[in-house]
Amino acid sequence: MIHAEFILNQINGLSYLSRYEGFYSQQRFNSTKKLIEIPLLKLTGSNLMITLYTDCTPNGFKISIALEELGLDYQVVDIDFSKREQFSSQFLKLNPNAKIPVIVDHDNDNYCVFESGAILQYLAEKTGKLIPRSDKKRLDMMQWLFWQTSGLGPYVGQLLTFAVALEEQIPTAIERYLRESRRLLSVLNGQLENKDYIIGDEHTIADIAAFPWVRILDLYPLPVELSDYPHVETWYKKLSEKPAYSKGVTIPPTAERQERLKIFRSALI
Ligand SMILES: N[C@@H](CCC(=O)N[C@@H](CS)C(=O)NCC(=O)O)C(=O)O
Repeated sequence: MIHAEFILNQINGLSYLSRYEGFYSQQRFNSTKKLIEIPLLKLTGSNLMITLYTDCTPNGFKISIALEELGLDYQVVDIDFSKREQFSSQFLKLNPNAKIPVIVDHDNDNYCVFESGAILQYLAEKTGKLIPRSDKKRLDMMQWLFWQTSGLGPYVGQLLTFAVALEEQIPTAIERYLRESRRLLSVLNGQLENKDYIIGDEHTIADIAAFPWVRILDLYPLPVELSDYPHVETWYKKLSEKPAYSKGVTIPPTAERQERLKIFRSALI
């Protein structure tokens, strides 16, 4: 449990931390980035509920999509990997594992949550949305959530690392991550056959978790064709059209592909 003063100290200590002023709208995103201190104590009495520590990466987008879909008020703290802010002692107090995303819930004694799967589950349980009511369906969903965080995310992430981000080409590494990524996509394709969403007709956090990693295959020149997985492609296109998804993937403002690769590479050093 983390208290307001504690966070304020941390945030003041994080001299490079930035956030965009005010709440988010597409228009604001297109405007110039404003570096300001985070006025955390002002949060008391305001309806701002969540602070999201993130960057424009797939694991971060899971949470911005979920927050948009749930309609919760939140502010964003942009963690700059190129400055290694994820390893600062202040950030490590929020997540000892030094990764984004992290949230602080000001509506729950500034409770802090790290790991994207745990954050999604926390937000879904907090709101009672994007999570099935029946125990069995809920377990169905959790299996796919864990499948994403332990399989699809890490393997597609490593494929991107070895096939695109690193200049050195290591064929055995590329082959290993390519084979497993393709296999995982076939698994997802089978699951989505005759279904609108991963666990059936209900849109859940399992869909939100998988989406940004499927999107990687759409964004980067990887030797994986989405059209080879027609049910995944249909699901992906449908979700892309949802406002929470199209907005969520721009929070924080998404750099051009080259810039994103630079951000990605800086986390690999
Ligand atoms: N299992 C973690 C993975 C988080 C993760 O790998 N985040 C990446 C960005 S997508 C990160 O913070 N990278 C910085 C680094 O590795 O130093 C989760 O699902 O939240």
